Amino acid sequence: MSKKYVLYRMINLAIPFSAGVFGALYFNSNRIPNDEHVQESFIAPRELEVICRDTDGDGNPETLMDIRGKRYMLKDVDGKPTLLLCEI
Ligand SMILES: [Ca+2]
Repeated sequence: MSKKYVLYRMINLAIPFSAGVFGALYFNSNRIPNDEHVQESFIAPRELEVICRDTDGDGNPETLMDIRGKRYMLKDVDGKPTLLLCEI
């Protein structure tokens, strides 16, 4: 078996494998939808940005949301998801 043939076979296997991995990651990723119009009084998903960052430096990241230029902490308060405005 020539080196050229082995390289050819490796490329032929690598391309579909890579496409499968990237496709699975793309379709299974936790993405915010890009819808333009939502029901009145609801915030369009395109106006949201979800951030996970350790803002207080304690080594544990917090979940934050940017909505229309303001940053909020997304916290669990007594079992209810709650947005609290960041005063940073
Ligand atoms: Ca933290």
